[in-house]
Formats: sequence, C-alpha cells, structure tokens
Amino acid sequence: MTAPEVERRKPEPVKSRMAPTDSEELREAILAKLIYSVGKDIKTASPRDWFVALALATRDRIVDRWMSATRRSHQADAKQVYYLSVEFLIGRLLMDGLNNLGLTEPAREALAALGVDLDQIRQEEPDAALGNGGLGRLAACFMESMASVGLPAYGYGIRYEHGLFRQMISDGWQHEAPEDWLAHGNPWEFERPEVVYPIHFGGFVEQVGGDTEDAPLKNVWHPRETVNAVAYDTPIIGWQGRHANTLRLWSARAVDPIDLIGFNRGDHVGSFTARAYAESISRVLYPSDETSSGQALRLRQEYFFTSASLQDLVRRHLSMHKSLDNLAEHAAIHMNDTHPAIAVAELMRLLVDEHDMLWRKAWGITQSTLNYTNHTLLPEALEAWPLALMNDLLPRHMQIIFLINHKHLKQVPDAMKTDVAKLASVSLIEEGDQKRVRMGHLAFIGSRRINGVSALHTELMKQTIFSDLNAIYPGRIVNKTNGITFRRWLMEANPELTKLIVETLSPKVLDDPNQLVGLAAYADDKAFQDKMKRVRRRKKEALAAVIHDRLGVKVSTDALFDVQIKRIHEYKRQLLNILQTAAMYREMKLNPSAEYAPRVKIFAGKAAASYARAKLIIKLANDVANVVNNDPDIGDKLKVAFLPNYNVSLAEVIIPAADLSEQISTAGMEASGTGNMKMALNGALTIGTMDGANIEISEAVGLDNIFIFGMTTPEVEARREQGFRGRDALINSYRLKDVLDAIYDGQFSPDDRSRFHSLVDAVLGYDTFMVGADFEFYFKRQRDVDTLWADQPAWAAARTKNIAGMGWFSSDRTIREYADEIWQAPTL
Ligand code: 26Q
Repeated sequence: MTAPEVERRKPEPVKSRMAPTDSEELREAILAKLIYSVGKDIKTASPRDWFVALALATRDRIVDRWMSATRRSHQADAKQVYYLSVEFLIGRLLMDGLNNLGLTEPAREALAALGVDLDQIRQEEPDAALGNGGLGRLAACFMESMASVGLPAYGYGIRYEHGLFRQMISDGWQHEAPEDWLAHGNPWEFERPEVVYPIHFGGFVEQVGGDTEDAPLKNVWHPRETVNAVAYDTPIIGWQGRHANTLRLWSARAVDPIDLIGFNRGDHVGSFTARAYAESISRVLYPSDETSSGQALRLRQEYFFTSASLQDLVRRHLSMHKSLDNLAEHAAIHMNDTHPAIAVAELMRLLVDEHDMLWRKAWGITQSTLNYTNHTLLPEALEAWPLALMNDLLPRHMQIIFLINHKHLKQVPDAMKTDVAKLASVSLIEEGDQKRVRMGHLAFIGSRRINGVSALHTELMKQTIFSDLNAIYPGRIVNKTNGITFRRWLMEANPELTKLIVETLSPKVLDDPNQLVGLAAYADDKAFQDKMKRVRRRKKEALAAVIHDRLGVKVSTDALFDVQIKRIHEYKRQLLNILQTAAMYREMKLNPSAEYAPRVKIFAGKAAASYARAKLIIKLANDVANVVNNDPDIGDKLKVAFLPNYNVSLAEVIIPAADLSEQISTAGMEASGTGNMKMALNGALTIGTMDGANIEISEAVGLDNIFIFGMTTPEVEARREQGFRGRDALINSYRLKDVLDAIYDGQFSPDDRSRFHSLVDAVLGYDTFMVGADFEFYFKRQRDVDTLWADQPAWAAARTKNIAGMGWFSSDRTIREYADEIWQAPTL
C-alpha cells in the first residue's frame, strides 16, 4: 500500500536527530540479510536474492510482535481458537507483512537506495497454493482477520510439498504441471523439529483389564504403522502489527529414515520405499474440489493433520492446566468442512483412552469444544468414507464412531425411532451395498455449533442434508456469511483505490470498513469520479499488459472488462457465459451496427485434472476466443481472453480491473462465493443469480446497482420436478438454438467438428445446471449491462454505491461473529 496514509494515521514517532528513519534502518537490515543470510553481495545478487533478503528483514520485524503477542495471550490464559483446515490458500506473504507493519513505502525507499525495484522483486515470491479455491482462500483470509482483530488463534493444516498444480494451456487444452513452491526454500517458516507427534495407522484394538475395580476395562490400540508429524510455523501478522498468530503446518516424516537391514543386504532403492510411503502423506494437495476422492491417501492426510493438531493443543492445555476437564473453557476447535471431522473420534480417543476420562464427561467436552462449517451441499462433495477402509486404517476410531452412533440413535425422539427412513437418515452410517461413515453427520453430532456460509446456504442446510438432525438439535445450525480481508483485497491489490478512498473519507476507513458507506455521497461527484476514472484506467492497463504478455491479445482499456474467475465447474456455469459470448458474436456479425458495449470477456480458472467436461469447457472458451479475436469485422467490439494458471497473485491483478463480475451459478448451488465480494469491493458491478452471498450483496448495494437474473432456488427445484429438458428452452430463445447449432456444427472447431457434441447434448438433454433454462434471461440482462455502460456517469454512480455497500463483507466482521457466537472467545 501506499503507506503515506498508514504513516499519517500513526502519531509521528519521536526520533532524535541521529536516529535512523524506518527506511534507513530497513536498508541496513536488508543489506545485512543479503550478505550474511543469503551469502551474496550487491554486485552478484539476483532479484530472488533481494526478495529473500527483504523477506528475512521483514520477518524479523514480524517475529518481534509475534513473540510479544504469544507471550501476552499466554499470560492472559486467553481462550485459543484452533482452526483446522486441510487447505490454506495463502498466496504471497511479502506485501501482506509490509502493509500490516506500515513498511511498504520505507521498504520501497530502502530498496531504491540500493538500486532495486520493490515491484520487481516482489514478483519473485512463489504463491503458497496450499488450497483449491474458495474454502482454502477463506481459511487464509480468516487467519489474517483473526490476527487483525486480536483473537489468539492457531491455524492447523498440512505443509504440502507441492501445492495446487500449475495450469498450462496448449492449443486451448488444459495441461497440469507439478507445482514446486519450496524449490528455493521458504523464508517465512520456522521448522520445529522438536515439535513432533506420532500418528498411528492400522493394526488392531485389544481390550485389557476390566476384571477388577483397580484395572478398569481399557482399549489399547496396537497400530501397524506410525508416521511422525513435524511442525512448521509461519507467523501471521495482523493489521498495524497489533497482534500475530501462528499457522502451524504438519509435515510427514518417516520414523526410520532407511531400512538399514535392507540397505546392507544391497537393496539400495528398496530400503527407502517405506520412508517414501510414509512421507507421501504431505507430498501433494488433492487437486479436486467439490468431489470426494474416497482414496486411502486422502483419509491418511485428514487423520494425520487432525491427530497432530489435537495432540498439540492437548499438550499445550496440559502445560497450563492440571487436567483436561476445563478444555472447553480454554479452547475452541473449528473444523473447516468435514475434512478434519475425524477430530470428533480422535478427541474422544485422546480423552478416554489416553487420559482415562469417562465417556460421558469426554463426550460433554468434545461437544462443547468442536464446531463445524459446511461449505457445500453437492452430494458428490459430501464425504462418506467406506466403513471397510476406515476400519482398516483407524480401527479404534471405528469402534468409537459406532458407540457415538449407538448412543445418538438411542436418544432420538420416539416419533423418529418408529420411522425407519428417518432413523436411517440421522444415522452416522449410510447403509447400502457398501456401508459408509457420513462425515457431515459425525461433525454435526460432535459439535456445539455448525454453520453455513451465507443466509441461503444455511437455510438450505436446514431444509436438505441436515433437516432431520436439525429437528433433533434445533438451534445448533447458525449462519456466518463469508467475508474477505480488505488488507489483501483492497489495500495490497489496489493501493491506488485505497489512496483515493482514504483521501476522500479519512484514514479511519482502514480500521473500520463500515465507513465506506460515506462514499455513496460521491456517487455523482465529478471531481471524485475523475480521480476514480484514473485509478480504473491504471488497473485496467496493468491487466491489459498481462493479457498481452501471456496471450498476445491486444485489448482496449475503454472496453468493458467482463470477468469470470473461479474454479471451472458445471454448476458455476462458465458455459452459460461462453454461450452468451458466442451468441453476441454471431449477432454482431449479422448486424454490424447493433449497439453493444465493447467488451473484453476475461476467464480464468483451473479444472480438476479428472474432470473431463470442465476441461472441454476450457477448450470451448479458447476455441471461441480464437475465432472472435481473429475476426477483423469485430475489432475492439469483442475480445475473449482465457488467462492460464489462475492463482491468488493473478487474482490480485484481475480483480481491481474488473468492470463486471460474473456470479452466475445455478441458484442453490454456490454456497457463498467470495470472489463476488472481492470484485464488488474493487468497483465491479455484479451480474448474478440469487445464489449464495450474491443475495446479501444485492441487499447491501441495492437492486438498482446489481444485475440479478435467472431462476430462484425454488424455481429451479420446480423446473426439475416438471422434468424440464434443455431443448424445451429453444422455443423461447432463437438465439440459444442458433448458438448451440453453430457450436454443434463445428463453427468454432473447424478442425474437429464433433468436439463439442457432448456439451451441446448435455444442455439440450437433462440440463442439470439449467443453462438452457436461464440463457435468454441472462442474455437480456447483459443488454441492460450494455445500456448502463453507455451512460458512463450512471455506471460510475452504481460502481461507487457498490464499493460503499461492501464494508459488511470484511472478514473482520465474519471473524467477530464467529468469536462471539460460535467460539465464545474474547479478543485481546
Ligand atoms: C473432499 C474430499 C476429498 C478431496 C477433496 C475434497 C474437497 C476439497 C476442497 C472438497 C471440497 C473442497 C472445496 C470446497 C470449496 O471451496 N467450497 C467453496 O467454499 C467457499 C468458502 O465458503 C464458498 O464461498 C464457495 O461457494 C464454495 O464452493
């Protein structure tokens, strides 16, 4: 950021004439790091060396605050939040650290004095892409917000050696390449070789004792395999450096590095295989979201990090308290989706088997300590582990789950007990050919609170997957609408807009985002809008440069930048957007004088490697781009750009340049969305369905300032019940027929005319995602977009009202709600 504002809001530090300024001090520190830690001098240092030197100097300043914050919360014996997440999609940390310490400008000056450009070397930092998408990014925003609001917390996850794959597009098709973020080391983390816990798998359970009063019955787990979990800590500093928390990620380490007997026998390769197998647990992030892989390695990952985290927090509690009796008063454990849901059984195992607690008491503590967030209702994403697999890998946990289920079913209301279907629906075990453990049910039963991530999503949770459990435990389900951290998504991604907002309102807006409402008064202010125009232009030029650089496509910054960036999924309906684009193109060809706003259609997103249809949708976007971009009749009226390898860093470039934000999921399917919030905050108008947090956004910005279209959730449901087929939509939309015919005919794929038959057939057939049904409404709503774009002052006013309405979507607000209503954890 533009730290002048940050500097201004701090009282001027009293410095003697001889004291160095922040920038001089930083310059010395960077130089010392370059020489003594990196081992290079100014002459030989590469941009990466400079990045590492700056990161290390920044880290020192973070560490000071981190240690005092940790000491303070320890002394206060403050309640700790433990946020368990199999994904943390962090991105880069350099600008986050500098911004929150108010050191961005001093660092820029310090480097400039050394002949180095901050904006160049910051590009050297690899993204920590330890997540797939929304869920992982939410965890990263929450870490930053917990530090910013002063909530003592640990994030717990897995230190994947390889994060989400790199996406390459060749000839329009997605290819995956391994990602290697640790190749040059990681300056932010601290290895803690002394913090290590054994994680057991397999084997059998033996019952011992039980014959006398002094020797109560005990279950002893004899595992077949043990892997060590080693901690790596990364400090997460909050706004203004007021507080810092720890992100503790676990790495798998074999108990024995080599099989010496095998090695000595001459089996030089084989003697390492056991180690490779053990350490494969933290090797790579599962690259698919919204589908449960059901594979043993995934279950091993989930148990590995959950058990290590619980052992760690139990040990921490016992270092300060006599017993675990008061665990719930001092710890709130959060399960980010069901991925750590085995925590319910693992905490019971630790309390009962390892700490000799009676079942009833242990269950009370478990239920008061754990909480769970659900992020999806899609059936294919709901985790249900085959009982046989679970029994093989975690035999003691399986016994505990059966006992939890037995006691749970015993106390369901009598009316439910006699209804076999209802009883089956609330059981932790799914019956059928292959019995499975329902992880969502396990998380529900073992938690104090469970929450959805937007008002609609929470309502649908109550009505669908958890309706019967909700009837048994009314009040347990609550809503916590998602949020985003404004430090990264406004201050760091868009320092120009931040500066304008601060100058227009006051620096206080940086502490209290609700003050953004003050911007609404400037909706029609000429002077303000002129400045805004300059900011917009700069951010669009930066994106245009990236598009040119990566795709060789020249786009006009006068055009409307129409952006859809997210994982590629049928329910997110990139296909609907592409069909609309192709239809627009065909109408432009037919009627060259038609009044369309000049547009650049920008897409980015990864498809799971095994998701063939999503990959075909990427190919279609690129095939349409090829035809449109090379058509001399079209020129700047329409351009299509699919930017490869979408990640957090690319998002930081695209989002501030978006004029229109596409949030067009089939109603009822997107739990919340968070990109919708990021783009609106940066001044995009949304075109979207009444889905997820789009609904809250429409309330916050006003229906006049958002383009809502499409069927609502009940309408989608009704349409499904009627047995709607996509071809039924053709009667009402000649354009849909025309564009589907053109695609089917191979107009966009002359080299393989049947390439997209399966896609067109899917739309004309069951049309699971209602692409056909919503097409005409969507197309017409896009023409309303054109009309407003033609009236630039009206557009600018609507844009300003969008930004003004976004204060509530700060993840600081979300985190305060979790702290008050779920964790009952006071901030420092
Ligand atoms: C599960 C089992 C095995 C392998 C992978 C998975 C898996 C991994 C990731 C399942 C789901 C995910 C990610 C889900 C996700 O990102 N959901 C999104 O969460 C956001 C934050 O709440 C919401 O805004 C989005 O609407 C939701 O789609």
